[in-house]
Amino acid sequence: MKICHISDIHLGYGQYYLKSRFDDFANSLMWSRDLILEEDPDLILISGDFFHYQKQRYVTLRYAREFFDSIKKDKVAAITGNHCHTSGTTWIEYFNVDNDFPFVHKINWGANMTDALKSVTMDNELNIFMFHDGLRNFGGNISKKHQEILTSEFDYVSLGHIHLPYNVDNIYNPGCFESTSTAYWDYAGGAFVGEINDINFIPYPHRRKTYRIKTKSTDQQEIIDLLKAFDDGCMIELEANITNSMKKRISNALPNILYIILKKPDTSDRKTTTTKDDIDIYEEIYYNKSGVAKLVVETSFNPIDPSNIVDML
Ligand SMILES: [Mn+2]
Repeated sequence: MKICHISDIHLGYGQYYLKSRFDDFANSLMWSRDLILEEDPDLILISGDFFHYQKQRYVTLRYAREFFDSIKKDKVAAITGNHCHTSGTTWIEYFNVDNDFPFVHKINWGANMTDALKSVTMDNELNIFMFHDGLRNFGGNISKKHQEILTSEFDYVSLGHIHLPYNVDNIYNPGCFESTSTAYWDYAGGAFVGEINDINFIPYPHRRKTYRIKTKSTDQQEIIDLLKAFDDGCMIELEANITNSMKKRISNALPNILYIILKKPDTSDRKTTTTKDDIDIYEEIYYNKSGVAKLVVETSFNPIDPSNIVDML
């Protein structure tokens, strides 16, 4: 049986109130649709947090509709996550992907792991377990004891919730295609695809490029020149001592950078002069920079009205 396992799409999230970020999350879903069409799996596992919010705007629903209209809905097994769970009609019911495969044990958000495992009847040749939580080692709540049960009792464990991809034995978590916070910038999510005993990880290739930069310079022009070296459309976490007024001037000088997240520097060893050595760009960033396709240049964007986003919570 060939599967395709995705999770945590967070469709509808307009991060930083940017339409570009809304588009990024939507585009990542469309990439997974193309992958599913190409791979034509027998089973499509969606392990929760398909949507970022419980209530959706029409524009968000349109993307979801396009996704579910393209793929084979009768092959979907899906669960809700903490973001998209609701006591009312869930998106799983709404899109009519509420398929019951006897060999897929689906545990929706809010269920207790011990109870969930007790209720599982293992009378099938193949047994798949779906749960929207992570292993302890990766920041989740699944205990070592439960992990052992999952490893010994199931053929494939389809997890979600933790936005970094990992695989331990038969337990798989594909992560989030896009990054929902700077904490996940270095962990590109993707999809697990293949036969149950031969699973491959396919990373999402179009992730918004992100860079972490540290500088001890307080010279506005110097910081602008430093940032100018980065690609159009990227997001930057800038650790520097910058005032609010400087921030505005810097972002005006750099219209092609999508977003700059300012981080307060560690001031314990501050220097007044700047040398090349003071500019510490992580090695990994150079690596990423050469390997990722260039994104569309965005010189302007229409931010989503923040009040709309608050309404959806
Ligand atoms: Mn999530």
